[in-house]
Amino acid sequence: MSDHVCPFSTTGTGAPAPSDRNSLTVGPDGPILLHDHHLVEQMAHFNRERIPERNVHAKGSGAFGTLEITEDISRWTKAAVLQQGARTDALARFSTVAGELGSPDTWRDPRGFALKFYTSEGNWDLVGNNTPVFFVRDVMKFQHFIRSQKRRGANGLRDNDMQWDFWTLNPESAHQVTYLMGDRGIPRSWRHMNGYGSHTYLLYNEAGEKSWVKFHFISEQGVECLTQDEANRIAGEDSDFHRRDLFQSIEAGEHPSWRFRIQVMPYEEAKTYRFNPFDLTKVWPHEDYPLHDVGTLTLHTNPENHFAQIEQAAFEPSAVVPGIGFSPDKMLLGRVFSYADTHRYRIGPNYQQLPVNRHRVEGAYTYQFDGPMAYDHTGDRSKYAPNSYGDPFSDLTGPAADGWETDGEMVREAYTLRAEDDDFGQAGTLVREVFDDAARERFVANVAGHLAGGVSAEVLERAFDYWRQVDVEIGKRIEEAVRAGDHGDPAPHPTEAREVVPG
Ligand code: HDE
Repeated sequence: MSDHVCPFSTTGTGAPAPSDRNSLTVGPDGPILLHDHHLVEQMAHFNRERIPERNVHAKGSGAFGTLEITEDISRWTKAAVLQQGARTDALARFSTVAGELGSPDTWRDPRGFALKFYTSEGNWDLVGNNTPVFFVRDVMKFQHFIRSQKRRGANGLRDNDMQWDFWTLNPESAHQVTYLMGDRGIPRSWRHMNGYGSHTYLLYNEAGEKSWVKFHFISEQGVECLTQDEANRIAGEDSDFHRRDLFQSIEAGEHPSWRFRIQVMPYEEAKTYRFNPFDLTKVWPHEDYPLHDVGTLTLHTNPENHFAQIEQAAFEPSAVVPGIGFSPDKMLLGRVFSYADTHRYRIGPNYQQLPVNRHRVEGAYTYQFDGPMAYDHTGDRSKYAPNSYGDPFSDLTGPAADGWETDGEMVREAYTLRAEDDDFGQAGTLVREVFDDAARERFVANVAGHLAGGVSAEVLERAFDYWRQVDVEIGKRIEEAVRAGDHGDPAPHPTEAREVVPG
């Protein structure tokens, strides 16, 4: 940003602006003249100041910071950003999922925990959530899932019946829905929540040896949550509650930090592990794969401009660097396509040239040219490769360093079931072993309150069965609470349910 401030405002082409108060007319009372191009330019630009909001995670904000690696994990990865002593600039963006741009920060929802690391080998984006799992296992279901969380076709209202219809017809959602309806469904602030890469990723070291990994960011502020009643009240008082908290905390010099930790599974163990380690609806029990400390993420700098640096920030799971790779997780592989695609639509094909998105690799040469709003160019250098003029050409051949073995006929099927692959087991563990009595009490009230918000009788019966499969006792308590009308206020947005067509 330049420090020089013009004493007068200018037109978009830099000439002194005639007036920011009066349009050009024939006499003070006469008609406005078409050649008042300053007025026309002001109105025309105003009409084009919004870009499409993110179709999920629209409401959010973030800050810049530093990732510092304090431990030696070179036995697992050669990524420069993960070497002991490395300090890397970072951007974090936190968000809700289903709400639109103006929706309250404190709605019950998973929270986006998107990280961009501007590493010496290219950007590494770890685009996670504040929960270690997700609602579905196959990307084909994602679009259906999100639409069930959004708005009905006729009245444009959100609808609890749609949500529970989807969840109970897709029982693999139970683990994430348990998280969502528990305390962590509404963080007290973005500073008081953990972040997870959620997926299983691949690490490989200098020798090409591979391991599977899960990434964890553990809040050093602790995990604190809002109750449904607190959240409802705050939603009415300050829809930007979390955004304000982060901005003001950093402004006051309170820099939030997270311990960066990983779980590592030896490459071969994935083939025989008791459940599918690439199934995004499951966590790896810490007793099987303990957490290893790696470093610390600290956020210390607020954005200078929200639109330029947060609204136009483009996080993409496809942005990985040597030493970090993907895995057979169908959800991750779907996301590797989807994010860059959505950025090309929402921001434009040259979104990676924007300062907030551009990598920090000197001399990078991408063989991507021109296109709308192109800012970078390569002068008269080669536009093709290979070439005879010394411009770069990549030609790796043989096994991909970040690949894995695979074979079989082309099918459309769910994952092959292993001994402990199921839909409700880990949700039951969460309810019985992680929630304490008070948390279970709040959980039952949250679920019952949401179910009481306009869910049709048929879907309701399916929901009672869904929760009994998670845990018989909790299912009983939820059903009793709904039937007795014994729950907090029904969650907002109760609408009349549609006529269910028998299956
Ligand atoms: Fe996203 N997701 N997602 N998601 N997601 C988007 O990209 C998508 C999923 C997450 O602060 C979109 O820029 C697919 C899991 C975050 O800018 C979109 C699937 C996780 C953010 C998209 C998933 C996430 C997004 C919409 C199923 C946690 C906000 C706007 C395979 C591990 C990033 C955009 C930011 C945003 C696609 C599921 C987290 C549409 C296809 C699982 C934090 O591309």
